[in-house]
Amino acid sequence: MSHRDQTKDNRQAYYDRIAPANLTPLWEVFADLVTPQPKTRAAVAVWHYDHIRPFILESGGLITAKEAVRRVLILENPSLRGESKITNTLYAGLQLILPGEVAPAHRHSQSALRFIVEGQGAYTAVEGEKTIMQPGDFVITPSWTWHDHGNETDAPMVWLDGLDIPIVNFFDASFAEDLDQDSQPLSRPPGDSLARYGAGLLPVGYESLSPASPVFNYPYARTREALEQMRKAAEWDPCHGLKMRYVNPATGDHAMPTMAAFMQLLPAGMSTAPYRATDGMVYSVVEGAGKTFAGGQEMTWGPRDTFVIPSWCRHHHEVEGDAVLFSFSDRPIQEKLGLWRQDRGNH
Ligand code: GTQ
Repeated sequence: MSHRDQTKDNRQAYYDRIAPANLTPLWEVFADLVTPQPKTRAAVAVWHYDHIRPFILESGGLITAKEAVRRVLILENPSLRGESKITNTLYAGLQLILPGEVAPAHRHSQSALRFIVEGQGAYTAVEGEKTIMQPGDFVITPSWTWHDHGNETDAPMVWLDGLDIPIVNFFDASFAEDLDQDSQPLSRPPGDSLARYGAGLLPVGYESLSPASPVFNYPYARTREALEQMRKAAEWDPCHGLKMRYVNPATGDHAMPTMAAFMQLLPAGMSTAPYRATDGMVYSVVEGAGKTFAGGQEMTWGPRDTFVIPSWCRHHHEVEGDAVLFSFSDRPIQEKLGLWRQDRGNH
């Protein structure tokens, strides 16, 4: 036996002897643990709404919203099948509510965001207040808040659910409970929280124990108008076009402590500069069509499509007409931990 083989055998015998003591040598795994750059298992992927919409509607004939609790098709990253993840840290799914249905009230440690994709006029009730949802609205149900969803319109309604499920489970910190009735009792009129907290005003003496925004519906009409007004100043960021983040108006921090959400306008003809960041991003297309080049792949997208760019994956967008993109990520946590990084090339 060569000297090298002998060394290898000696080491393996040693590993085998220490294994029953639940010990393992770092030097065999170091390069996979402490990588010079992020090495995500997640892949670039796109879900075209036209392709998956029939599957979503079909689920309506198989199970009721009440029986399912939440009738959702999970958008699973093709490289993370079976893990209920769209990125390593985030969950996403498309939820269907048919006319007359209620998704019963519950609460859980996981924070959720909803981004309305199809239909209009269904509601989410959060902590005693109902909000009617329109396409493009950004709705939050912060950690441990009671929420139920219902559809009193005559058309199906579909929205994108974004949750921090993998993060909460990473910490083994999940709690959940059901309310003893399907719809929670209402204690405030619709629109109350937006009027109270979302008009550039706060009630005098307002203090909150929660890190989440007291506004839970950020209507698209307002968001879109802000983008349109700012367009006149023509301050285009080479990497992002015009990109705004949703905030907690009481603190200026992100709307929820675990997930950030953004809305961006890419003006007609723009080709963005290459960009990457450590937060994997989930996009939902609101208006317009375009292409995103990422990780050696080219994705085409249009309204209602969902796509994902994993951590540290360099990408850029190209649009012909105006496009409006909603996106969300785990950036707030990375920022708090001092981990978040971006690479703007020279821009
Ligand atoms: O609406 O509460 O897509 O609890 C997954 C888990 C939605 C919800 C999901 C949930 C919800």
